[in-house]
Amino acid sequence: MEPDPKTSNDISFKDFQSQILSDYEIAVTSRECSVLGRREVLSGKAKFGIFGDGKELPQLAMARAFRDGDFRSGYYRDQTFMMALGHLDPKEFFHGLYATTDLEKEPMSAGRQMGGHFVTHSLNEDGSWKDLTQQKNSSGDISCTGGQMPRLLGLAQASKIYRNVKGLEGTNFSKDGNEVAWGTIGNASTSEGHFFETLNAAGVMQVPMVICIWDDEYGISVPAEYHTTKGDISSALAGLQRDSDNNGFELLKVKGWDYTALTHAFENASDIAREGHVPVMIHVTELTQPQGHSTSGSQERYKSAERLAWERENDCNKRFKEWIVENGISTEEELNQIDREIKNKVRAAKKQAWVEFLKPHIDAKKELVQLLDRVAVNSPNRSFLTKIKNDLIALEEPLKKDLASKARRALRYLLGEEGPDKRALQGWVDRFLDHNDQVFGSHLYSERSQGATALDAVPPIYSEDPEVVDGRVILRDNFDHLFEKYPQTLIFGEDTGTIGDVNQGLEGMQKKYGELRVADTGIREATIIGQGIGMALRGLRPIAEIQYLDYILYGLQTLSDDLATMGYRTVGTQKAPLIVRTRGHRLEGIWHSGSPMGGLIHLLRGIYILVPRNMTQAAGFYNTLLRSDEPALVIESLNGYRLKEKKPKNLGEFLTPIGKVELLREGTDITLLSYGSTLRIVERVAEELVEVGIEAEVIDAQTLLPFDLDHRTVESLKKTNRLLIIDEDVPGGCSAYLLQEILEKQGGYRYLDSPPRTLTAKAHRPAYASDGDYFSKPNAEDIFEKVYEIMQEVDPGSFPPLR
Ligand SMILES: Cc1ncc(C[n+]2csc(CCOP(=O)(O)OP(=O)(O)O)c2C)c(N)n1
Ligand SMILES: [Mg+2]
Repeated sequence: MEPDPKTSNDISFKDFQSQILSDYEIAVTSRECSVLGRREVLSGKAKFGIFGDGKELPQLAMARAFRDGDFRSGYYRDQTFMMALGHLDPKEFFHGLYATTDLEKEPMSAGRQMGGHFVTHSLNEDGSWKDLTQQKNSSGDISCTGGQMPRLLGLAQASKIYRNVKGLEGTNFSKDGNEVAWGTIGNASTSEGHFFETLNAAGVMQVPMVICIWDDEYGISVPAEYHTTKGDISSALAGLQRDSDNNGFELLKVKGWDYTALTHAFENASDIAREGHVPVMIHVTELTQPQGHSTSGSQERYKSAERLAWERENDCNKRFKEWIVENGISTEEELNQIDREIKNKVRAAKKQAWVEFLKPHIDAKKELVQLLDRVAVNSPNRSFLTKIKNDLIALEEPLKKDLASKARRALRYLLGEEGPDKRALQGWVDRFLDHNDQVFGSHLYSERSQGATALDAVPPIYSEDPEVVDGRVILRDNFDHLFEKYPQTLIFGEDTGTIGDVNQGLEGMQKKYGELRVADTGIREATIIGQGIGMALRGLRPIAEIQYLDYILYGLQTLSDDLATMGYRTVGTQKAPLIVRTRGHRLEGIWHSGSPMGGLIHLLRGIYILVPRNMTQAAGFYNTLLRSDEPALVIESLNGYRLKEKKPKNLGEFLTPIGKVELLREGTDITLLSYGSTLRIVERVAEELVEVGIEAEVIDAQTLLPFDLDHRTVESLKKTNRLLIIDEDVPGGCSAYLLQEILEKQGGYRYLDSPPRTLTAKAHRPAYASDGDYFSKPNAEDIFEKVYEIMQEVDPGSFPPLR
């Protein structure tokens, strides 16, 4: 029987035959990498391995349907897909396994991620965008199962925006919105909330997303019936299927060893999603895991002998080979010959990768041996130093940490000695450590000129008799300027569109800029963030609204694991300059008064965290962020929208600088540092303190990540010698962070004549009752009394006890 190659791209039998043999070679190459990869881990050369064996065939079909400009958002099984796209060859595969720290050799993460975490480079070295329409793209993987889903939604939505919003034509990112976003996920990971949330949203939004489920009936040791209703995800999701009356998904189900069925399914999915912007789910069943889940643990512990026998029989590569022979496309001998050649090639690539991995270490070792040799000659501790040197020589396959550790330990034996040889060793250590700080630490934030902290303040300009308006009007009119100025800017969230956000900061904007640019969403914070990440990865400038800061916790996993690590884990090869807009701090009750700033500051390193005291400052932050290219979280003061502010003339243009504090009141006795809505109370209290003879200096922190890059706070301490930090986070939360910044980073302890103090909210959540705020968060009397207490301790004569 001749196989039927009918797909949307009809091709001749000869072409089909060569396509099949080329796919066969990739499948065998990928498998051989998995097999040798596992051995490398078991022999101790690599730490951990998680491979794509048993999932080769569907990935080849996916690669065939994948076009230039398309994006993948997937997980650790997709090595065959990456090989088929030409993004991963066997040598790079082994560099990934060994974690070589050279991005040229290990383009997926330069050793920052485990093998099996894939990425393509969207940026040139200078940070400018490549033409993403000319390459096949993969967003950077994360290890968190299901964590790729929210981002997938945004990658797909970008096509919809590019197709339907005017003014975005002719970019590096899209050709008329014809790009499909392809997701991959394991069967067990479909249990995650992110999966269901994303599917529902994609069905509602009708975006070109194809989600492929690699179903091997297990999630590590746990079989399908523990994961999925009916033990079958496509049956469980049958209600998503579109019909003649309703939009929805196209659901396809296909066996993972059936090459022709897979090819058809993926081509179909591609056509449906690409042309009609209809989301598609492909449930690929009957997949296997020939070597088990990963290198930690063996599947014999949890799979029955029958299951293991079934897996051996239905291994997709084995069945592919049988099918090729049965259909006369090639002979067993020819295929065996291919197998042998590929085995040799992969083995050679592995060897080469190991040599390349070690080379810089061996070179550095040589240098270090010479340096140790020289310092030992005249040292009274010669014998100890020689021992270190000999230990080093004995290390045939040294790692960087071996070299650093030995060199640093050697310096201890040179204590009290002087001379050029010692200085040479010290210099070597300094350079080696600095270099490796970069190797393992760069790109947490932008290291390029577009960085937001490089922009100086541009103050708001006021007319002689400025209009005084509600704060929300300043935001609204500023957004109006921004939407006008930047066509790639869009905003979305719960109640963001029709009513123009719950506080009217976007009143009338949807009417003016359309439902795609100013959009309502479902109640689903994780995927709101995901929409933003995905669209930002494709050159748009999304502003994702989280209605209240208290609900950011639903999106926090995505913010922390995906957005905050983006620059770092991709070594600056991708960026997602997403702005997250939200509102928080003291208002009413447990879930509308949140200020969990300590938690956010710790979980979101890699994102700027900005806490403007009023709406003019907030608007200035948006203006700054849109001139630069980094992600940020802006927390507006929930109780500030109706407070009056002067309206600037240069809306859309004035810039609030990032990483700079602002001195709001000069004083000589004590420095009060605060931010957000609590700052307003602090400012009032500072005036009251004058009545008892205390002159407080008030500083607005305003940007928490990063905080006070110019070290202005310590300048204030030099004058006042006393410090009180006031915030509405829990004790030991953000205030402790600020204290560490001031005392340790800025060296503030040197100028203090009194113990530094913090005044925070209570450890419990704020109560709702009308006076709940007063008794839960720092109030004016608390602040006054705390300052007074500090001054009383200094000068009890002038400050007799208050109570
Ligand atoms: C959020 C999260 N929880 C747990 C894990 C640990 N873990 C890694 S892989 C895995 C099983 C995933 O199974 P499945 O989705 O079916 O993919 P498969 O490995 O079978 O292809 C688990 C539990 C993780 N990486 N992330
Ligand atoms: Mg599985």
